[in-house]
Amino acid sequence: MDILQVLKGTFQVTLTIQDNQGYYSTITQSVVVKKQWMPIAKISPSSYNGINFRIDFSAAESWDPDGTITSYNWDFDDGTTSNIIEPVHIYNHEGTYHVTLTIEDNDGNVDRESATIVLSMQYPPDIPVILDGSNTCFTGDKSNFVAVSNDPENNLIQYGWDFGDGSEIIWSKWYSSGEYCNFNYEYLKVGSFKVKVKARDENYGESSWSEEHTIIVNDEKEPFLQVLKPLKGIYISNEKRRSFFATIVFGGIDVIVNATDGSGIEKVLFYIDNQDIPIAEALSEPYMFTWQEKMFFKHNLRIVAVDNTGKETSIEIKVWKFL
Ligand SMILES: [Ca+2]
Ligand SMILES: [Ca+2]
Ligand SMILES: [Ca+2]
Repeated sequence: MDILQVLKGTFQVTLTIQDNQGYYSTITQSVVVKKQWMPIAKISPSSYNGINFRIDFSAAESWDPDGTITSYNWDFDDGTTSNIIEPVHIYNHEGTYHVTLTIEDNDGNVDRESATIVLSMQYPPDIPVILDGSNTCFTGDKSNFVAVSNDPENNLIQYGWDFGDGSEIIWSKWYSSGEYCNFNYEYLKVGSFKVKVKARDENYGESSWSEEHTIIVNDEKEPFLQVLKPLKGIYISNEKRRSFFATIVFGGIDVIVNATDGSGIEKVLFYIDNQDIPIAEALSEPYMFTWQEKMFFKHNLRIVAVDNTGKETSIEIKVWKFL
């Protein structure tokens, strides 16, 4: 039996008396305890100060110690009401509202709670202006762009850049309203791209896109090409066994190169002894070919990397091949 039950209900109270000669007398009476507990109203949110005109209210934390809540009544202070536990309410105007929740329990007891809702209109930053930006660049180089926007409430601003090359929007760090956003970007492919930027504030109010800035990305660099295997040394059955001043290969060997380029590698070609037709072609990493052909004595191994704009880099190594 808990304290609440003790305090409410019908009880048999017995009184026993004894006199000095040992005689007992007992009387029992029925006692009804009628104390009732008030319900307790709780509003969520208990206060609000912001720009979202849609408020998700809840009275779910309201409770009654000794019974149940039988009704909920909301007054949103804008001429509208609701009687559900968790109403979603949308205000139409900015202002300060005193919301009242009235609940009633199964014994007809009433409790009331109120909350203050302050709604203020806020605006997104102005459409940013691209003040400066590279007009041409080369793949792999950093190009620089500068944009600025102002926020009507002086909120901090973040700039979202679209560099027009199919990559996702990149958001800058936060800037003060009116502070220049300096942003670097590295194009990896050649072409003509349209750069645009938008701005958002701390409340995620977002501007429209700026006007477009065109940049032409060229590729004037030859691919980077490096032989990884075989290097100088003695190779037996595709494994380097010892150092040597020349490249000596016994048996088959995997020829492996590293090729990279700002515009991407189209293909890597492998030629032996000045042949016109490559003996092998690799289109993706790892760029390699397995040289199985049985040969003797010294040979020229020529490797050509071709980038996506047709520029080439070629390397030739001398290989002593046996078997
Ligand atoms: Ca109650
Ligand atoms: Ca703002
Ligand atoms: Ca290139």
